[in-house]
Amino acid sequence: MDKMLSKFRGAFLGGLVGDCLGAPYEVYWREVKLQTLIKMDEEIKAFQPNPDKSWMLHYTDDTEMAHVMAQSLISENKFSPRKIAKQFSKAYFNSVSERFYGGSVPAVFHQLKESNYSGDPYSPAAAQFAGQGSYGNGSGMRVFPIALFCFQDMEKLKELAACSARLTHSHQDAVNGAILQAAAVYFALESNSATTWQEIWGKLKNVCKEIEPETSNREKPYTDRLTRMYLFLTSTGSISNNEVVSKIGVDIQATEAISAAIFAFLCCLANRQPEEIGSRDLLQRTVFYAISLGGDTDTIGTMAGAIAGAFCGVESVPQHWLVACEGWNKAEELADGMHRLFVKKSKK
Ligand code: F2R
Ligand code: MG
Ligand code: MG
Repeated sequence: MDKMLSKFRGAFLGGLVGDCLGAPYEVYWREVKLQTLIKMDEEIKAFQPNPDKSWMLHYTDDTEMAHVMAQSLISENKFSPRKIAKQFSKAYFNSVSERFYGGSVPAVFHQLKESNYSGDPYSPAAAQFAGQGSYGNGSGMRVFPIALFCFQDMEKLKELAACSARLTHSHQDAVNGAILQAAAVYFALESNSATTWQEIWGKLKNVCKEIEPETSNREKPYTDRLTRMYLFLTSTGSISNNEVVSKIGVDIQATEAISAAIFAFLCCLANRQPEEIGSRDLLQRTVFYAISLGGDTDTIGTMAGAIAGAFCGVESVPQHWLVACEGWNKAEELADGMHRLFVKKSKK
């Protein structure tokens, strides 16, 4: 298979399996024991795909919104904020109970609907939380299609990741988190098997210098967390989940969950994941480790899975995971659609 097609499919399917495998644990909001994940893996292996499509694992809002974004980019061949806002909102109103949307984002969808999708698509989100905007991780969980759409144009990626965030999340930390997560997927797409964690970390650090400039008086939550990641990965000895939770965080805030996803990937790329994860391949290790940290497990799983999938390619996504997950065939179709746009652009 063409290498970039494999990476595009890897991003979509890695994101999907991270969401589906992480979703059952989101409700507990605490560390997930690796034995629990290994047991789930055994149960998934025993699952027989069936024609009535009663999936073993369901995807949530993370995948639903990423797919809406991708579908719109494919149909329009551009980022069309009004159309994406309308489709996000429609998907929410048609969604089934397994999707579990965030607490306040439905208010944005109601306002968009009440305006008959005719007003400024950014204004309902800008008014959230008394004008502060949401700092939830919803901006990052669905952003990976932007990285694929903007591949080979980092300036456009930064612009569109920010715009895509502001449709629902206008807080600066949510906007910056979307840029950083999209950049991580982009750097994974351009990597090869010899790329090191230090190279990707260095590129992310440069993005942080732009989104959190040294001259700014604002706090620098992503820069600080990248520094802590570096300290973890250059330390000797094992890295405990408790330390990661306390120094990086795994909660619903964009600053925590997006940093945790990036860390999960870098830590596994550095081969510093907990020993019990064993010698699985990079994508499997990343998804297991991301979920095991606890907290927002579906969202950290989906973001880490999209980065790892873009790095490793689709061959790394275990077939038995895929066929247990609702929506894997749609994810593959969307990946192929985005890859066709990429090929078309590359020929120009
Ligand atoms: N909704 C969920 N999970 C609920 C648990 C379901 C469980 N599986 C079950 O079985 O019961 N997950 C999804 O929501 C997260 C993404 O949320 P998003 O889109 O960012 O939502 P929202 O509402 O914008 O923000 C989330 C919450 O953060 C707090 N918050 C945000 N900005 C704030 C601000 N400026 N000031 C104060 N608080 C702020 C609010 O509590 C928001 O409700 C993902 O995990 C996705 O999987
Ligand atoms: Mg979710
Ligand atoms: Mg979540």
